[in-house]
Amino acid sequence: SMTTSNHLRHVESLSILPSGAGKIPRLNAVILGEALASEEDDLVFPSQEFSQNALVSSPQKYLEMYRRSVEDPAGFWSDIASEFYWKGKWGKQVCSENFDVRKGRINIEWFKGGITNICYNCLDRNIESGNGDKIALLWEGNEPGCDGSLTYNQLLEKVCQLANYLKDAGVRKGDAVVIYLPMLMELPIAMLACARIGAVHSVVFAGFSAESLSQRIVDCKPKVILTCNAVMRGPKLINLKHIVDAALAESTQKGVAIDICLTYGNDLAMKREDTKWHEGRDIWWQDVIPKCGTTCPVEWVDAEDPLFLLYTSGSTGKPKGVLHTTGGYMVYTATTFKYAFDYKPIDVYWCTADCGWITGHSYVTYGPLLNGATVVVYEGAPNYPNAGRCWEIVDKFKVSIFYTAPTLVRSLMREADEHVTRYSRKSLRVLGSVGEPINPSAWRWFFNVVGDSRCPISDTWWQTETGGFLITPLPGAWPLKPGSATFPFFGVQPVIVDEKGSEIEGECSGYLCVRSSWPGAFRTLYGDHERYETAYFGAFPGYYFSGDGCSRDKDGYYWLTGRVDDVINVSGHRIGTAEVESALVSHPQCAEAAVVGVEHEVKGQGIYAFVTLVEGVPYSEDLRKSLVTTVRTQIGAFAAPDRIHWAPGLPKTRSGKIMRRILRKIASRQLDELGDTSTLADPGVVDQLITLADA
Ligand code: 6R9
Repeated sequence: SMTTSNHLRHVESLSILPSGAGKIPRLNAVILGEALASEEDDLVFPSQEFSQNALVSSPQKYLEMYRRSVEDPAGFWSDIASEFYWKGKWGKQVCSENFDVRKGRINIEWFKGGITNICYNCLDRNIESGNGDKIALLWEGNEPGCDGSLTYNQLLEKVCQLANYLKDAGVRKGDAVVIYLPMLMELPIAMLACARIGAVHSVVFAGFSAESLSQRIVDCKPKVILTCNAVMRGPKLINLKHIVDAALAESTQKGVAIDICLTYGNDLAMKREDTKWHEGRDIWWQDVIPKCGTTCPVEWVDAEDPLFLLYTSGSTGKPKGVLHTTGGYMVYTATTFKYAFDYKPIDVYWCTADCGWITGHSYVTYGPLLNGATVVVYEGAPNYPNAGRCWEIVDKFKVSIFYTAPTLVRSLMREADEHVTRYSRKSLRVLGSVGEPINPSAWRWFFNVVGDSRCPISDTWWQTETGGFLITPLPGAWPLKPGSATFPFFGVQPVIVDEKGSEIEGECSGYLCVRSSWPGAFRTLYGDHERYETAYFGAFPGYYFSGDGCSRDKDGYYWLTGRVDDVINVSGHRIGTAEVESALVSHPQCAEAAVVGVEHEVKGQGIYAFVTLVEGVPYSEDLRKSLVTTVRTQIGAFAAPDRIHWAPGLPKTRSGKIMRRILRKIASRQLDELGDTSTLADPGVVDQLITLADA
C-alpha cells in the first residue's frame, strides 16, 4: 500500500545513523515553550555501544522487521505469539478484521481459537523457565525506608490465594470485578488473580470520586469490589473506604448492589479499628486471604475472551468502557515493552504510572511481567518528601529503565538540578515518556540532567484504546528528535488524513489515523458497540481515528500535536470537557457551562471553565470555590478546573451551538485571533467575556 511504501522509503533514506553513531551532542536546555528554529533537524544519536547491544541496532534492521510485519502480519505475529504458552493453538486465521464501517460491523480478532491465560504467561511460564526466585515486584512505600518485594514464586502464591478466594465467592469466567486500590502490590496481584480465573477486571483509578466509581460500578455490575481502607499520598491521608462506602450506597440505589467489599487493611495509613465497617458486606483481606490455598488452577480462555475493561473519557459526558481481550493484548504489550525499552533480563524497570490508567495496565503489570522483568511499584507521590525522591528510588533499586510522564519532568525541572545531581543515577540506561506530547525543552532536561546525556528517551505515543505503543522509538535503531515519537511500531500503519479523510503523503500535518488492526487494539466499548464504531471508525471511513493531530517531517518522523476533539489532557490524564461541564451544571446555581483546555506550564493543559449562573445569582468567591468542589466530588481532584470564568452569556451560533473556538481564544488571551464573530446570535457577549476576564 502507499503508506507502507512511503514509510519504508522514509526510513530507507535515514542513512544518517552509521556516520552519526557514537556522536552524542550535549544539548543546551532552552526555556520552556521556546522551540528551536530547526527542531526537526535536531538529531540525538544513540551511542555506538548502545546500538551494538540493542535488540534492534539499525534502521536497516528495523526496516527488515517492519517490512515483514506489514507484508506478512500473520507470520510476523504468530512467530512472536509462539514464544508464549498456549494450551491450544489458534485457528488458521491469525487475524480477521473489518476496519471499514462501509463494509459492515467493525470487528477485530487475533489468534481466535487459541487457548491461553495471561496470568499463566506472566507467572507460571517464567517460573518454569527457572526465574521463580527472581524478584518480580519491588515495592516502595510513600515513606522513605518503607518497602517490600515479591519473587515470581511469591507473587504466584499471592495471586493464587486471591484467585481462590474470588472463586469461592462465586466469581466465574466473564464476571466483572472492580478494583479500587492505590499502588500497593495488592493492585497488580488483584489484576493477575482476576486474569487467572477468567474474570474481567475493571480497575478504577483511586483518585476518582465516589460518583465516578459508582457510575463505573453501575455500568459493569461487578460481583466483588477489591479496595483498601486508606492510603498516604505524600503528607496527605486519603480515606478510600469512605469513597467506596458512598459509591456502593449510590450504586445500590441505582439497583446494582455489591455483595462483597474485600478491603485490604493498609495499616501504615490507618488502623483497621478506625475504619468504618459494614458487617456482612465488608471483609478484611488479611482475615481471609492468608487462609486460602497457594495454588490455583488456571482458567483457560480463548484469545478473544475479555481480559479487562478500563473506562476512559470521550467527547460526551459518559465515560467509555474500553474492552481489551486476552491473546492479542498479551502478545502486543509484551512485544512493545521489549523493543521500545530495549529490555534485557538484567534490567530493573520503573514506570511511575498508576495501574488505574492504561499505562499501569500495559506497562506496570502485563508487558513487563510477561517479559519476566523486575518491576518497581511506587505507592507515593513522586516529589515526596522532596524533589529528589525519584532519583533516590532509582539509586536504591538500581533502576535501569525509567518511564514517566512529561508533567512530572516539567514539575521537577522547575526545581534545582541539585535534586537530581546529588544522586548517582548511573544504573539508568533508557528513559521513557508517555501521556502527552513532551515539549523539546523538557525532553532536553530529561535527557541531559536526568540521563546525563547517556540514555535514549523513548517517547511512546499510544492510547487506552490501542493497548500498547503505536508510535515509538526503538532506542538503539535510529536517532531521536526531541519532541518526536519517531516511527511506527511493527505492524502499525499510521496514516495522516485531511479534513475530508483523504490520505496525505510525505511531509504534512493532519489527523492521525491507522489503516489496519494491530494485536493490542481494543475490540469494543463495553455494552455499546455502536458508539465504538461511530466514535473511532465513523469520522474517516476505512481508518481508526485516534482523535489526535499529527505532522510528519521530511525524514518521516511523526510529531503528535495533541487532541483535536473535546478531550483535554491534564497532566497526562484524559478528561472530557463534557464530563466537567455536566459536573458543573449539576451545581444548583450553575445554569450552563463550557469547558476548554488552555496551555499550562506544568500540567500541559489546564481546565478553563466558563459558567453561566442561574438568573439572579451573583458570582462570588464562595460560589467559585463551591463550583470547583462540585467537580472534585463528581469526578476527582485531578479534574478540578484551574480557572472559573463567569459568563453572563456564552458565544452561541443562531442555532444555539456554543462556539468553543472563540472561548479557547478568550481563555488563552489570544484576543487578536478571535476570528469572525458576526455569525453569533449575540456578538456582544464576546466583549462582555473579555471585560470579565480582566476583572
Ligand atoms: C497512554 C495514554 C491518550 C492520549 C492520546 C494523546 C496523548 C499519549 C503521548 C500522547 C503525544 C505521546 N498521548 N502519549 N501525545 N505523545 N507520547 O496516555 O493513554 O490516557 O488514553 O491518553 O494521550 O493525545 O490520544 P490515554
